[in-house]
Amino acid sequence: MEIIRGGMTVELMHPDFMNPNDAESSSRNGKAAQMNINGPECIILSLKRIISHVRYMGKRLYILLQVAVDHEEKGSRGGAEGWEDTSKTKGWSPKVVLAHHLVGHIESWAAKNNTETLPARLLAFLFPGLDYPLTSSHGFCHNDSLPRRLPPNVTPEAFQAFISRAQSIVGAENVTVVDPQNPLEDGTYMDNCKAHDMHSVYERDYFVASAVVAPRGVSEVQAIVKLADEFIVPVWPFSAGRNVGYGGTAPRVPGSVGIELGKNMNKVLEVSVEGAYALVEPGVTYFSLYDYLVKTGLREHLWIDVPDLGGGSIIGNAVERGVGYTPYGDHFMMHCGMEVVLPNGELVRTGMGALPEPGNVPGLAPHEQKPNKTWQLFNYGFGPYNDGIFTQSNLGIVVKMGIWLMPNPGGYQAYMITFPRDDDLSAIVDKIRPLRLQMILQNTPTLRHILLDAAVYNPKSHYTDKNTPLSEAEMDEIAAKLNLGRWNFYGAVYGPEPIRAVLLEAIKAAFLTISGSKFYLPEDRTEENSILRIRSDTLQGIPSLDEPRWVDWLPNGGHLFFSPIAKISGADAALQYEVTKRRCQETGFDFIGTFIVGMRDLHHIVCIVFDREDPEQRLRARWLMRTMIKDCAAHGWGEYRTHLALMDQIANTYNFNDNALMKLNETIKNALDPNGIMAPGKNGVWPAGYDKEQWVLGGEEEWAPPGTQAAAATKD
Ligand code: EUG
Repeated sequence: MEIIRGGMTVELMHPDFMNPNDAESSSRNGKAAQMNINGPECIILSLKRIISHVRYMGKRLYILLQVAVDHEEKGSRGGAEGWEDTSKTKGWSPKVVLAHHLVGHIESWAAKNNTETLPARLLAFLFPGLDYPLTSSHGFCHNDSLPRRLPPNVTPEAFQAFISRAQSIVGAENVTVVDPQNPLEDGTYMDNCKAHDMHSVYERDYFVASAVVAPRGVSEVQAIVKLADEFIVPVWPFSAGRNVGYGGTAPRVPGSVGIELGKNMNKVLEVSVEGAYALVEPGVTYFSLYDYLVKTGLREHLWIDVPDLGGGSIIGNAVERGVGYTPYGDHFMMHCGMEVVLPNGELVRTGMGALPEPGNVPGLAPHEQKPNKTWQLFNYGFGPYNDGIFTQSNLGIVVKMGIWLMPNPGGYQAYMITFPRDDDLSAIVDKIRPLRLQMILQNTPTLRHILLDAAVYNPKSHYTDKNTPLSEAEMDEIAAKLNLGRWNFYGAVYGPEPIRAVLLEAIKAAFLTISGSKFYLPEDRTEENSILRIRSDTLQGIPSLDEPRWVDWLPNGGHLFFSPIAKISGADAALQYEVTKRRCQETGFDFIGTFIVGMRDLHHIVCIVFDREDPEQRLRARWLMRTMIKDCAAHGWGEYRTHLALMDQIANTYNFNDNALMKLNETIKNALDPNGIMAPGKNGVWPAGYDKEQWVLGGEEEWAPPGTQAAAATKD
């Protein structure tokens, strides 16, 4: 029997070869018997069913086929009918479906038969002399199999060739193919999953990578990018992968290959006390830089700025334009100098880094060259300033970055002011504006809604039995019980005592005019795990893990951030609060949120907490996001950052002058990345090779608030 594929002839064993009764009659049969491939009738029957698929297969899949046939004979699930169903429901080609199923069969067969060396033996048996790279140390090599999801327009054969080449670049131990047989486990914040979104708002296997590759250095990042360009495989770089609430490690295009920079590239390259900066690799997290400074005794001199959670990458957060809470809270503003791998694999240093430092040894690879002494001191260099195009973008992979550190200010005091009424918001915000502009508010303070603090303390079930949004009266009750306000303002003053005293007087004088407001220092809050004491760490750049407990507000809590920008104006903030709170509540969710005070704006963060195991809640969460994006755009408000699922919709609201900005972004994208391999679709920017209309998500959320016309129409 012969199977023809693309002119290649592969010999298929005659079923008689596999008859165990003949097992001793030839060495080949002997090997077949060892592998428990028996039952000729069954094999013939099965082969007839799937022979048309097999015609399209290469050698590798044919090998898998033998095992699947055996597996099926033993009464396990999986025949041609099952495969056809999968083909229909997933919309996969028969070829991909066949591969997908067979890979599962061979693995479970090998596991059951405790056949550690099965793939090697199969290969030797079927294709004597074939030199195929089998790299796993323990028998069945996951990397040898096909992923849960292939990259778009990449054949199984090409994928396997890509993986094999990737293994030779970064080492087999740094390549993981996402095994279709393994469930997609979310993991935890500190031990996070690397190939899907742990807070998925769609099915977990939508935003899923095909494989994850972890380069060991800059030259390997370059080699992997060049390889992806050669195979036209989309890649999705991430650092620590803790962009939680915005997609985590997950790629926008299913089947992309994740490039995990944080695993092996995690060195603090330099800390300069004199220059007050650090030069770091992508795997350096807030925790690890903080620990480094403490261990080296440098924390006496230099503070870092941390966001709410300490596990994130310093580079990753800055390039997503994330925010922390010391005076150095705007992370992109405080970065200085980047080293970037472009989509063609070329290496660029931005700003002063483009000017070579004298004294470099000739012949060093670019990434090894001694950096310019002013790279981390002056951001802009000469000519067009490019750093911005490497943030929230798909134009390059930042492999080194400078970040300014704050000299120890010589004194520090955190404080909290509580405000009793929900409608105090407007007055509070109008007090914030002049204080912030004058830098009497030196840092990035936050004005938190009662339920954000309540949720850090306890899950919703602690406060109520009901699963509908809490009423105003109930929120008042919770505030009273926790000795908090309906709004709670957390700030800090920095500097020697006389400076702090003056600043605190000015701050108190402004805010305490609001009736019922109260001022607290950390020592005034004696409750266990006081939020003011957590904030007191965060506001002096000590990373913590205490904040994320609010995601446990609901069982199986997952979250999404809705992050519109507002003016620091009472009227603007109050209107934005009203619009978003109303939508949260009509969708059945509590409003949980905070206003984070930027240099001249408020980053308003609405935390949508949903039960990630409940498809109906996920649907409502998506509907809520999509609706709030529309509502806010109608008011002239846009979001500063978003989850994978919402990128296109938000990009579309930034459409001044017939989408001139998107046209510019696409022009740059196509010039730098003609094959469209780097993070296609990131923040709504699709390369020319992708039919954007086919990829845009949304519109499928058939949900409407109860009692509305749309709800009635949906029911019909
Ligand atoms: C938070 C802050 C953010 C963000 C997401 C979450 C805080 C949540 C200002 O940036 O993007 C409590």
